[in-house]
Amino acid sequence: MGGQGHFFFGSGDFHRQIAGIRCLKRLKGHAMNNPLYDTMFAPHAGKQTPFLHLPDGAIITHDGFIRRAAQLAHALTGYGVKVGDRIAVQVEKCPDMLALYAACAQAGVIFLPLNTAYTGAELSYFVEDSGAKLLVGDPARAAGLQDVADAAGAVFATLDARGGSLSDAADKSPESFGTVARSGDDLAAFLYTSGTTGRSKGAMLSQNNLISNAQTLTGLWRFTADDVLLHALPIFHTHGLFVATNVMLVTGGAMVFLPKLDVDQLIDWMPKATAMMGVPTFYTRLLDDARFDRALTQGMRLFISGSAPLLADTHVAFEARTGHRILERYGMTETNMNTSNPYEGDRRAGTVGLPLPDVALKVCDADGVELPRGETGVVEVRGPNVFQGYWNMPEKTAEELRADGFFITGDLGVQDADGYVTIVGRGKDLIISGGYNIYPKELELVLDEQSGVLESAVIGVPHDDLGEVPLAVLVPLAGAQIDVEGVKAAVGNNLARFKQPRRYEVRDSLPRNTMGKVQKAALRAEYGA
Ligand code: MLC
Ligand code: AMP
Repeated sequence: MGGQGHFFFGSGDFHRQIAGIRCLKRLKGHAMNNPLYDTMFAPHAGKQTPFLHLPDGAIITHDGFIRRAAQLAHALTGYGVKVGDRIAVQVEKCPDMLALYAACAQAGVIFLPLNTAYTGAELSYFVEDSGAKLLVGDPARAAGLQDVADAAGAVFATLDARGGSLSDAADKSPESFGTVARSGDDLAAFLYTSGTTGRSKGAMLSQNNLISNAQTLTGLWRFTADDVLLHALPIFHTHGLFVATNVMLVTGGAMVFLPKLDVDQLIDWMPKATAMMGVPTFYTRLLDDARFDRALTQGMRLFISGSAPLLADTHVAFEARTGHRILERYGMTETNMNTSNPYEGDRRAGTVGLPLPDVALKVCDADGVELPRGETGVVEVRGPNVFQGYWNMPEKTAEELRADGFFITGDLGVQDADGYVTIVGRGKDLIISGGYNIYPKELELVLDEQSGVLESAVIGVPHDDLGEVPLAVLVPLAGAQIDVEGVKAAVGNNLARFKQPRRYEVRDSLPRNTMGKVQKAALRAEYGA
């Protein structure tokens, strides 16, 4: 049975890891008024230890961070935000954006971070759909964002690394805030994830979803207060926020908080760090730099990869260069992390490791019937990490979350006799580019509206740096010409840059099967080479 989430380390090792997790949970087990705040933030009040190392060498201590969060919680209240409200946040990565996450936890507000690349049109959907009370955005885009907020009936405030109206309000506020009582079942965050219909869905994550996963990963990956994590991921997604940041908040360690992936900065800071988390592009770019070698990484104890498949070749090349075996894990927005290669024991290249100790994982056929080990099917998971459903979308929730609590991931996988899981593909039509998800349907809806276009199909094609990138195949209306430059411009006005096709092809028709379904595999075979 693969159903109980067995974790196969050397057996003594396994029990030590579980014991570590239980111990952590017991420590946090005293009565809590607000489990998320009391687990991740409250313990750091008064600590003068470094929490964030900034690129210019400045340090924000744990205590300084907690005090800033309290000021921001006051500022939120000042804007009329109440317990259970959502706030949508599209802010460049900076310490205040992270402190806003803490402020939301403390004030019982639901944090909804958004990709900074989203256009106004994309943003409008999220603010309206979530019913966000407040939109916090970049001062440089204030005019357009104010319109987005007005149209959605939300209040607008600005924030970036230099300041903004939210920051000004926080500056004038007290440095302590009465933590709002919440339960572990209360919602802590919404993360939007696109769907095969092209309509994004707000995944609702409870306090317990976040806490359980962070505690599990902390124990498994042996993070302690002595760790210094190189953090160059965005903080509007699961990886940078709920994996990287939450783990460091559970342990009380420090982060080198870099605005984005910059190989020079990673190399400069690596001698001061102990661990790094990144998408595969982080690892391929580091390997492209001759300065990245065994000597540079000698103080590092752990490199973790996820969000997209890490090529086995990268794993092998990384070990040959540095002596470190990358630890690959697998997760998603709706579930946080589901599987991980072991800290001690065999980190197998090309696999995403074993189900986490508190996660049950099954490989199933389309009806949800568990398949024998070794057979490929859809991965389903259940555990305290699995989300509470999609906001205002009961039908979508019912389609993907079974009544018995198993979530249908849409990923195709296989589990071997030792329990190791390999993700072999996706049942869902999804492109993952540099760790960002791109849903072809969303692009096709825009492309199909363009003048001269009869229909379109978007496929992912391999890309050395980003893993895969979208390619658009366009079919003209009978007798019409397609102005590809015009189509590109229209796409540019509607969709974030990272989603935009890198290549366009025009052809007379799309290959279809006997049911009339477009055969994307045939297109990938034709254009993907
Ligand atoms: C940037 N660009 C991208 C892109 N990122 N295009 C496609 N895919 C991407 N991921 C485009 C920009 O629009 C710009 O286009 C050009 O590339 C350069 O922009 P940049 O900002 O300088 O890019 P760069 O710094 O090189 O960023 C690449 C990256 C970044 C891979 C480092 O995208 C990144 O940090 N990705 C991580 C995403 C992530 O955290 N995913 C986790 C999801 S959670 P132009 O044309 O204007 O030049 C999840 C669950 C789990 O999946 O398991 O973790
Ligand atoms: P997101 O919806 O952005 O959270 O993306 C989640 C998806 O990323 C998963 O459903 C997988 O398809 C993919 N993913 C995450 N981690 C891995 C991994 N280690 N290997 C392969 N795919 C992964």
